[in-house]
Amino acid sequence: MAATKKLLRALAGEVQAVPPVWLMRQAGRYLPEYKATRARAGDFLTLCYTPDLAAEVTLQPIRRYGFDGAILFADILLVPQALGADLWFVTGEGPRLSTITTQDDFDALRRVGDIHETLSPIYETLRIVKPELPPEVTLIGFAGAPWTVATYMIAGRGTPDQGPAHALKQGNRPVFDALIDRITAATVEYLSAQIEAGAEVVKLFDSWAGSLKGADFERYALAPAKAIISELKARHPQTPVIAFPRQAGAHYVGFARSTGADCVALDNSVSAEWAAAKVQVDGCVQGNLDPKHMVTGGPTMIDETRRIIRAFANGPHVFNLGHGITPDADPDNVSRMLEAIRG
Ligand code: 1CP
Repeated sequence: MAATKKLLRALAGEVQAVPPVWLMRQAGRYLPEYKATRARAGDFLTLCYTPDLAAEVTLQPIRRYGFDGAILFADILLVPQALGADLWFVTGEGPRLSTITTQDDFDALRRVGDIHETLSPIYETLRIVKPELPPEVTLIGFAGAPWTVATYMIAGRGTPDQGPAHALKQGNRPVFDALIDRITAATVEYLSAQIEAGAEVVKLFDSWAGSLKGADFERYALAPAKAIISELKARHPQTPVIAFPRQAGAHYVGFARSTGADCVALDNSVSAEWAAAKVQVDGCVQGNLDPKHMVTGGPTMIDETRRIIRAFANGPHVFNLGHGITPDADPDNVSRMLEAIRG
């Protein structure tokens, strides 16, 4: 059966006068209703692991704005936790994890087959959300890409330059490679389970792909994405995959062809005009309005929104930001942007 939902049609290659739209981090702290549910949960991880509450925050931006896609509310760092890492969030600072820097640390991790014990509430969230969605809205599952997830597992926190992960890659390649392989295998199982629970599209977030240079990009951004996508395609041939190798720059060219991704998500460091010529020639692209416009608004936001739509008008396009919406965004700017897209 041919896809009828706008987002699925774009991912299948259809060119649409009005592109489908959703936003990275569309459920989040810029929304008062999110803050209220988060307060009810008490802390962020409890919110992620309580299916009724996670389903509620997944649906909030759909109710408020009518986006074409609803992204599962969860976090990329739940996979490390499911593999046995300790994970906690420090208010005002961000995530903290136990670190993996030695063979012994790696040997203490749990097996891939054990991840569902921790992650089963996430699948339940998808099962709750699916029947609640308006029929035209597509349910999006996601996971972090192996390199990005590894940067957090190695450093135990977010890092500006992914220094500790690069150091392990140089200093203990066997442990580094084993960790990438473990995360790759876990990600296949996690995303397959999300699809079985109702996700209609899955997205792979490689937020730190930009710090991989040359052969490292091929080996640790491109190759794991290709391995994950080819296994997902073998198991779920109908489910499209969006890949987001953030800050990949020139490496965006050919990324979809090399990995088998149905769509490449673009950050806002590349121009839409360049990406239309170099990346969209291979298929659907997603992006790429600078998230700062959701804070500043005004005629510049409208002009930029229209410019991006024009630039991508001759090929399949999913409108989105170039990265997640920030907590200081004005919810009314999101409405104004949607009006500029949909008229
Ligand atoms: O205080 C809060 O409520 C926590 C803020 C928050 C939220 C709303 C975190 C902590 N995670 C999330 C949800 C989240 N994370 C989603 C939900 C769906 C959505 O609405 O988009 C998704 C897709 C993610 C993905 C994620 N988590 C990424 C990849 C995308 C990106 O932004 O680059 C990364 C790198 C993370 C790690 C993470 N989780 C949370 C924070 C603050 C961070 C970044 C830590 C850092 O590097 O400093």
